[in-house]
Amino acid sequence: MSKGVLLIGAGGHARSCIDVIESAGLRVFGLIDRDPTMVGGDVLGYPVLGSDCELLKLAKDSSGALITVGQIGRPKIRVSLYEKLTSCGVVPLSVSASTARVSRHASIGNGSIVMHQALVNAGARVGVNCIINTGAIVEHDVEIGDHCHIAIGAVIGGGVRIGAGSFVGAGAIISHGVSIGSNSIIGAGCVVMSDCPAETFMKRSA
Ligand code: JB2
Repeated sequence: MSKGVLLIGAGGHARSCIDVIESAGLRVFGLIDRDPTMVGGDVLGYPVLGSDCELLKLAKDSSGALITVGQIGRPKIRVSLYEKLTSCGVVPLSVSASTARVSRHASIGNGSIVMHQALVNAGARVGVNCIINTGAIVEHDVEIGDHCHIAIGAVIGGGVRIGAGSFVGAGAIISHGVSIGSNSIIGAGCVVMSDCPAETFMKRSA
């Protein structure tokens, strides 16, 4: 029997990921967190096995690893964990929830997770180490670069391009065909109707 997936990061996003992983019929091996006070405890019944100094050993002991530190804004922590794993030959898993709809004509990169009720339609390409969060819609022929987070309920219209390292907040709408440059932050609820350069920061006023 498979030993299960090692989760890296044991906070709120990890709890959502556990539900997705269980729904996909995979086992959870345990978690690691940089906070040493969490080690020895558990998250939803799964043990926190160690901190980052044990990351590579535990990743190699498990049957796969997934970065479960979330990303609100910049992906710096997730990128550095991803590089740490891959530089030692550990390729993070990609996982899709049982309730997600991922077209067989779409591709999802290593270490990316498609969460409950999300849709990734035909021709879409999602890079590595991305979060397609609960209820997000990624329409046909969308390209999402590496290390992006498409937050809950965001709508990405057909043919949109989103550059690597970007964040699209909850409920944002990116109109079809728009290109958003790398390392951009599109805040919750924004509506984007035209192209944006790299490092765009957009926030909806209250
Ligand atoms: O470098 C790290 C590291 N940095 C933070 N290595 C490891 N192994 N763990 C790390 N962490 C841990 O991630 C923190 O110690 C903490 O336990 C956890 C982050 O938990 P938190 O609940 O603060 O946030 P999150 O990243 O799980 O979730 C955020 O992003 C999600 C997408 C939240 O805002 C959620 O509400 C959101 N859905």
